[in-house]
Amino acid sequence: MSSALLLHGRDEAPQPDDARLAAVTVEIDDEAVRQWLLAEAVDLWSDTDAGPTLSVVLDAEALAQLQARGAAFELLSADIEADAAEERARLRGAEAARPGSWFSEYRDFATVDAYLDTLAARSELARVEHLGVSTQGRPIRALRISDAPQGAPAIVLNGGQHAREWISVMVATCIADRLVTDAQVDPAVQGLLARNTVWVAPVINPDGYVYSWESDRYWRKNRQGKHGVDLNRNWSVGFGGRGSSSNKRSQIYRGPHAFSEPETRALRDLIVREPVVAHVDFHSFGQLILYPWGYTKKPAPDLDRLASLGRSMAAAIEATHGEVYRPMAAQDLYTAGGTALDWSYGERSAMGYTIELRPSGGNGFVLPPEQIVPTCDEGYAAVRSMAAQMEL
Ligand code: 0X9
Ligand code: ZN
Repeated sequence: MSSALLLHGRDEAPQPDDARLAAVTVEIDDEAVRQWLLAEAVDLWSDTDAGPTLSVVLDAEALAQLQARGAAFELLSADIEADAAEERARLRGAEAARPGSWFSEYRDFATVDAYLDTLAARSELARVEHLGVSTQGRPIRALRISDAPQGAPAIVLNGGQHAREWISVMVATCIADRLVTDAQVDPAVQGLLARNTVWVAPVINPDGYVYSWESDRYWRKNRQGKHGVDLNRNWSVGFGGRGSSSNKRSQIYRGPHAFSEPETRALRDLIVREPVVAHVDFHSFGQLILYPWGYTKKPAPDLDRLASLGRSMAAAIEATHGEVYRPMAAQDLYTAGGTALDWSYGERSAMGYTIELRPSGGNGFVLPPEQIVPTCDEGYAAVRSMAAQMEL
């Protein structure tokens, strides 16, 4: 955390026509600063308002006031709309240029969804299954990869509960690709798939993902009503608790009741129907490996096991590109009721994880496309190490 970043020549008072929105992570050493930030913030990028730091989006005037207060903060982005515009321009160009590798660029919903069919066509072990239909009628689909007998233990991997976390969609899809490819050549993967079924659902929130591509890059929730629901507050374990909101306009609006949303029901029904032993829900950002509980400060009954698997995942990740992902109980980050990892663990006794992918800070949700493959290396290493430690 550094407060010495140069802020684009904003030493002088901001001009009224400065419409830029900046993203900052602020160290909260004074509750008055927290309250002030929450009142001023245009958007909350941290998923709680109660943690030791707050990541928020501020307009130019609020940013200048933050500087004037002398608060310690890190500038994630000086202009989040410029980041999104740069990304949009690049994506338009990339589409025309058709880059060599599918994973060299971010892919929109239709392209990701069609890629599941491509993977299924590539392997006898893979087939596409329909999990449900989104609020606006889009399909929620998963790739089922297995060489195991009926009723074998299942591992569920998903991305895209949160619309703006594009890297989670790409990493989930990429892990499916790796499993299909490595099933031909890698004995460890062959063994894993001979004993288990792996389900990969890259886009749990298709409407939000499409909206993030087409209208608002920083959209988080689904597209229920005008407001949307935070799907990762809509699960039933700890539903309604701290770290979720009953205010429709909030980024962490939990919905009217648990599983009010077709997207969470689709993933829940899969996890109920299958003998799921492990569930990894990919998100971004922060480079964290989170395990239960998230809704309460109580230790999970299997805390030692959850923590030791978390450490092994972190070590496997670090061995790929040297990046550090911190394993911790989700509650130690902040308390949040109604999340997927608590539900998979609490209701299905599965080892439930949320992996917050790259970046650790940087410019947040807009991650350079060159980092898709290395981030996939990390996600794949984590899943493989979890499976190995669990002797799956
Ligand atoms: O808040 C979330 O839903 C997740 N973070 S994100 O930035 N991707 O939105 C993490 C949830 C983990 N659970 C708890 N911290 N309790
Ligand atoms: Zn998320």
